[in-house]
Amino acid sequence: MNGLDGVVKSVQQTARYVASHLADHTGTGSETNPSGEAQIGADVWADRLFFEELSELDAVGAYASEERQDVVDCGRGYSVAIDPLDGSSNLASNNSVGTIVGVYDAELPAAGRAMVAAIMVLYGPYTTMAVARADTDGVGEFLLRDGFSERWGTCTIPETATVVGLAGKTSERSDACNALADELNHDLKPRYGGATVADLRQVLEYGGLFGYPATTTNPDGKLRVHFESAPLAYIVDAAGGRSTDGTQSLLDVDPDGLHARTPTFLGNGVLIEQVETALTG
Ligand code: AFP
Repeated sequence: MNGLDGVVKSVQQTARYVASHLADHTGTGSETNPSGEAQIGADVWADRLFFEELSELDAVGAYASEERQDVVDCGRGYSVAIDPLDGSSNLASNNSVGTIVGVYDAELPAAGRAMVAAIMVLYGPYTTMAVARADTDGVGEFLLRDGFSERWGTCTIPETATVVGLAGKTSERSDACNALADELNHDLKPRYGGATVADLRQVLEYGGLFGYPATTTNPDGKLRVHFESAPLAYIVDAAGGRSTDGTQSLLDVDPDGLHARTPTFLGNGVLIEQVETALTG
């Protein structure tokens, strides 16, 4: 088993445990994460679980988390960047949440092109894990059951777009972004649930676009380059889609810090081009 196999297996095993214990962690917390957002108990719980497993792997030399200020040195090997519980505010309303992992062959901060794998786990009506790796083609998807996992299939974005999910209040988005939203909402069905992994899985299943643009509240966008945008862009590229921050692939965004944010758009290539045209004129 090579180093990446060990990382994937560790995420898979830990995610199965997370899935079966989420109901014990729906309460709100009082702390804030390094991005200044409300941190709930489940965020800290999931981060500890993934850290305990991933930091012990010989293949992992650094552990970075949305829930921790700094990178934790684990020796030599890949740098792992994780959002342990993406969309955790959805727990209180019993809606889907996820886990996002980027595996970088570089010290962090680093651009997404330094990734060698990305993983997204979706805790929905059932739990699935999608994996994109530099040493394999496409995006493999696995069903995580109690005690074992089975190959579920592959994620390939359909050529025809059907759904769109754009975050942010119209009062907080640019006129160009609101004009784009009007265009997209004319032909595509709205799908927005407040957890990127769940919203992106809609796009990978039905074709379309997910976006979290720059807003007055989040002038650089809300999503974090290392923990959300770049790993998900890696997966979308491998599934036949594309990504942009409005001008370039999210894999080319050069983060100026571990918790750097970026406007984030993920989906069909033709829609990514429409975004770039709309936002750059
Ligand atoms: P939480 O983890 O705080 O719930 O944030 C989730 C997230 O980072 C991402 O998963 C969602 O797409 C986005 O924020 C939702 O943001 P809004 O609550 O502003 O719609």
